[in-house]
Amino acid sequence: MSDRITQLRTDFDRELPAVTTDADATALRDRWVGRKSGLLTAEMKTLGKLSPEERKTAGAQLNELKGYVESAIESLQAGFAAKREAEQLVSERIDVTLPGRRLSGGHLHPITLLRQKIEDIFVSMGYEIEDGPEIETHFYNFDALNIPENHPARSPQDTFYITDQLALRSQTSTMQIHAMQKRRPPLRVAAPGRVFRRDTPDATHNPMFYQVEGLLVDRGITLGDLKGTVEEFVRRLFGPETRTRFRPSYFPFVEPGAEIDYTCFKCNGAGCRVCKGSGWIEMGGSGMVHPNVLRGVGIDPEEFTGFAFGLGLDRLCALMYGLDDIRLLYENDVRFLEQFR
Ligand code: FA5
Repeated sequence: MSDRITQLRTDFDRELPAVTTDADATALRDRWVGRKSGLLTAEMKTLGKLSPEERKTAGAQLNELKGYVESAIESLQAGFAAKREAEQLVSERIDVTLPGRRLSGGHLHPITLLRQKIEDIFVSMGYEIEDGPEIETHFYNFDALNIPENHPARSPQDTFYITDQLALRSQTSTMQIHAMQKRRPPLRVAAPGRVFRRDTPDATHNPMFYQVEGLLVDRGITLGDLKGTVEEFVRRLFGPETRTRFRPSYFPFVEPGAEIDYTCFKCNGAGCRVCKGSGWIEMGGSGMVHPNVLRGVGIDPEEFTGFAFGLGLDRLCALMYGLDDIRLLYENDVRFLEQFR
């Protein structure tokens, strides 16, 4: 028996170097010490046939060989596990010197940034900021603004009607009426907000866009106050060297009325791509509040006079940021909007 056990150990030692994987090790274990068909298990079962003396010696030798086999396989398996772990450490290594991934936080829309800047200027000039309805009755949209029955602005081709009595406001001038109904002069109000017109979208037109309205009513207000205020406003917006000019124009709710231009903020009036070579940029409309408008809200035009001016934010925003199409402002393309963070 002793020779046989020595032979078994030699056989095992010969098989051991062929084991190169975990699966090989498991197979080797089953072959030698497996419960059912292990070589040593079978050998143990023959011990009963030996005399007590021989059984004691052979049993001890077999147990020693079994321990040897098991520990040889275990140390092989431990070696494989260590190798696997080392490989995993290399493949999953984290390079802490790589730049981190940028988290994209929210930020304000360019129109909002411009609106806030304009609101700050109005506030610094003593104006209150007021918000108002986007859906208006004919009274606020037209009648109170002295817009006659047959005026094209009332036509469904120009205005978005909701019912025959309600429409989306097409200008923030409606806020003149709300402001004067709420307060008695002297008053200074600025009203930014969205307006809606049935304009076909193109590089300078959108059916929805932003305007801001400025209104001042007091005793003895003249066209000179309007010009001085607008001049100060554009200087605070574009810089102290900015100049303005007024071109006579017609708006039913002011008399006299004027379009305002200001010297180009890019070339300072010399002429460039932004101002299309003219040196001037159109800002919006203005004028002295029409006596009919004042009367309509119960303010005596003999005692009080006032001025109003309104500008569009979208075109201004496009000019300031060098955009060649105002529709970009509403496409919600994150790659575009991210530039304004
Ligand atoms: C008005 O809307 C008058 N309420 C301005 C006013 C206020 C006059 C107070 C007198 C007293 P106008 O229709 O010109 O005026 O529009 C003013 C500005 O809105 C324009 O200069 C332009 O910048 C902008 N605008 C007009 N239509 C569009 C449009 N479809 N898309 C984008 N901006 C527009």
